[in-house]
Amino acid sequence: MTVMNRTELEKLADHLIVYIRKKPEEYFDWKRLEAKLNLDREQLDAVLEFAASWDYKIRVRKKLGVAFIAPPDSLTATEISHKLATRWLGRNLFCYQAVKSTNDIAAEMSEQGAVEGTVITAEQQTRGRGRLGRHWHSPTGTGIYLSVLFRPNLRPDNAPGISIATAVALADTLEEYLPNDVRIKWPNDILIRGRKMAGILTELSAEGSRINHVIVGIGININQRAGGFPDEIKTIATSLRREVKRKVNRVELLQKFLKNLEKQYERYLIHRLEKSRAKLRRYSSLLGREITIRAGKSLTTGIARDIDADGCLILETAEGEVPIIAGEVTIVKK
Ligand code: BT5
Repeated sequence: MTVMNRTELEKLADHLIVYIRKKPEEYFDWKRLEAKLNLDREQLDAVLEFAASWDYKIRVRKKLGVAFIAPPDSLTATEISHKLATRWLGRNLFCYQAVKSTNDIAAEMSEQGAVEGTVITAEQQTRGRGRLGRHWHSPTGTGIYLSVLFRPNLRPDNAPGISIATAVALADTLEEYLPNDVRIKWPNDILIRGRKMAGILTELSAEGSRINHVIVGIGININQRAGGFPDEIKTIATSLRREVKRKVNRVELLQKFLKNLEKQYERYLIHRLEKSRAKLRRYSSLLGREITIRAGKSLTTGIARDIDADGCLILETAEGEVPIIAGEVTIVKK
């Protein structure tokens, strides 16, 4: 028997799963599998053992053969690609167990020439980042942490709008689970009944008037239990499980999100946010409220009136209406 290396095992395990999952719970006899994968029985055993390490539920019977029972709830390339309905987004996909930050990996891959639409996911981040160097709590197995590499043919000042288009795609996705409760807190938070369920971190690399890449990092709290957040965020954070009161399949949600994101991004390239403004107004948690926006050292206070086609928040101030491209929002309590 020829011994297989890890890459070969990975590829064969992938083929095997794709093949047997077509008929769940049905036994595929040994001869058929050996012929399909062009392996002897010993090699097939090694492939099965490898597939089991991905936490698939596979039933193996000496006399009957092998049956696919259920996929795992884990973010693997095999699972995400299976039934992924996008045309290009996420077709170049890398899934990790633990990384420092998926945004850093995406930036490294971008340097090496990775294609637009490359997606990086991780089960856990040891140094998940928010904006301004803040920490993003990224425990293993319960959330979704991903980064998407875009290479738009746009000016750098059009990059923040991509973040808003991403928020629309994410809100559309979550709305399927939570009709009417999803809010976007401009520019990058998704809130459910006032608590943060997801955040977006957009990082731009540009030279002069040319964008080299835009990396959009998204963190979504999915299956954390109600008491599962650390003290610093336990009163401000929530998870989808906490809100819908059941565990949610992360792979399915991610597939829906990638499909929505592909659509919103393509739309953005042509129309900016013009066609999403009605939706943005409906999702916005800020419109009509008095807020203060901090951008660097400057503070602007006014009433949030609208979001324009570039993703700017239109603030009605004492000096008239001003568009704000980015910043930290605080709601002024009266
Ligand atoms: C964000 O920053 O909301 C952007 C978060 C982006 C995370 C993704 S995960 C994949 C990719 N890779 C990365 O390294 N990052 C991206 P900001 O608006 O600065 O919010 C950060 C604040 O949110 C923190 O200071 C906490 O108060 C709070 N926070 C931290 N972890 C949280 C969590 N899991 N759920 C809700 N709130 C959290």
